[in-house]
Amino acid sequence: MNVREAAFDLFREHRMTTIFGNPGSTELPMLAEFPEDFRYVLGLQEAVVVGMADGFAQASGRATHVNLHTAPGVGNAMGAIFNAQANKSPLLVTAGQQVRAQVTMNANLTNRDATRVVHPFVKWSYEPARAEDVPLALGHGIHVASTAPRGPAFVSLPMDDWNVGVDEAEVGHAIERSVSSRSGADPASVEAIAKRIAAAKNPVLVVGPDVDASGGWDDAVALAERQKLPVFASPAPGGGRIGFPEGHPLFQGVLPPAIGPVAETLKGRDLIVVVGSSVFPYYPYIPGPLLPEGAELVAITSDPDEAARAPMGDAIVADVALTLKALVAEVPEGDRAEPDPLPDPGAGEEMDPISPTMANHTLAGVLPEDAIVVLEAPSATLSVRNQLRISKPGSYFFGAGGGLGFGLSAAIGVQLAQPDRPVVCILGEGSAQYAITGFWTAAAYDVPVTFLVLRNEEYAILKWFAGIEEVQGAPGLDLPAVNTSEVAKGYGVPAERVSGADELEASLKKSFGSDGPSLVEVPVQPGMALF
Ligand SMILES: Cc1ncc(C[n+]2csc(CCOP(=O)(O)OP(=O)(O)O)c2C)c(N)n1
Repeated sequence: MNVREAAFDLFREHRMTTIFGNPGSTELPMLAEFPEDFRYVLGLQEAVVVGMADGFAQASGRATHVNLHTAPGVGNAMGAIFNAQANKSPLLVTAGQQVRAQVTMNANLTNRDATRVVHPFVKWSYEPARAEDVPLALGHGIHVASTAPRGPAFVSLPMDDWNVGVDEAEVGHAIERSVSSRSGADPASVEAIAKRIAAAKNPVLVVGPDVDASGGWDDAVALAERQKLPVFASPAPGGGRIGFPEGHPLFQGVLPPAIGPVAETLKGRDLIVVVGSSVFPYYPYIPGPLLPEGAELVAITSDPDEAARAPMGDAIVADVALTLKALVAEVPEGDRAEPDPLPDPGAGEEMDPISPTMANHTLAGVLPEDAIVVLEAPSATLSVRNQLRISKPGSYFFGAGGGLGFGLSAAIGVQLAQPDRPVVCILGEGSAQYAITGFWTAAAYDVPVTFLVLRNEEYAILKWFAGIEEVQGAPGLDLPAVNTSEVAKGYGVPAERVSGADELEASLKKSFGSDGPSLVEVPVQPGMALF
């Protein structure tokens, strides 16, 4: 047995038979005699390769292998690896390295200091000391990436390692090992929070992305219903996933992403229970009290760093789904009055071009029951949440890191992981450009994503931020004449530009009915859309 055979057996054992990559000469030895039970998904630029793997890993819930080309490939991928870390996406990122004999002399394409390059964005970074250690190192990377908090791990792989022989019995242990890391909370802590919830006069539940990722959706609903807790989603910038049905009568909306406004929104609450979110993914700095007067906060997170760095409140580090289940069993039935449900956002005014609100409203009218939404249209984020009120688990993916390029590429990975569910990817035309070559992969592999591009001819969110930051006269915020539908056609994705709600509706229906990728570009009004 050689290193390559052992490595591919290891990948098989972990059901990692889809590899996302962009190859170079240093990766070819790994890809030799590529086994038939594996699928290699080619991306044309590394930001897209990692973004696709990120979407695939999140939507499949499994560690996913992404293979990059030595230093420049990793360099191109860095923004996407940053995103994968923020998304807690279990990625095994590997990159080829020069032949061992030429690393010390720094021959061409040597990934000099390979393990340091990615260091801040991965949980673990390694180059095996010997070729024979490659399978064990890859296993190490897979286990690190898959245990809480999940995230990318990196292994640098010298290109002459693959044909080296390994001891089959020894390597067999590395291949077969499993690591289980879901740990429940200390029963005394669960009992204490249950008591605090039951005794609180005006408690509230704040739900974040790890509720969905941990499989805790039904228990979050059960907890809220049992105690009649009003529920908020954690602030949108860090809300890479939705953890609670947004059409549920207890749902009260998305928390604003800044210190003062969060305290203002939660005014009058005496207990804030946060599950599966950092406290909090703030973005603009709008100072104010961290908590409303008289409020206490307790957070449940599987991420020790999230627990440690929170500026206020108590925290319990444990698997989010297991802890929610334990809490449901522990809390009594509450008899609080139910809050008023959120008002219907409405479709807004008729305009030409249509408003983003109208575009999202139109999408909501034709969205298939079991659709998955991947979103990267910054100024329309809240409008999408309000119009679609997504209410099924595993149905929303958003780049929690904020690095553009996630949306277009992740949608392809999500669709590959969930071939039986329709995927719609809502993009700002600015955002689409960061991963534009993803259209080629969607076309080449016939990945049936419906892309909806909201064309407002500007960086609308940055104009909104300019207002908040009191910046006047900043250049570079307009984006006229980017013709995304024509560009998509050039990569092989059927595309059309439509105008008005009726054409949009017809085009979206056609798109959802097709078995391949397609794109609908619709001009919309400039500016921020809240509803
Ligand atoms: C990699 C990266 N570069 C730059 C930015 C800064 N940025 C945030 S939003 C934005 C504009 C997005 O434009 P568009 O997708 O058209 O959406 P709109 O704001 O118009 O809704 C930019 C450039 C970023 N978030 N990520």
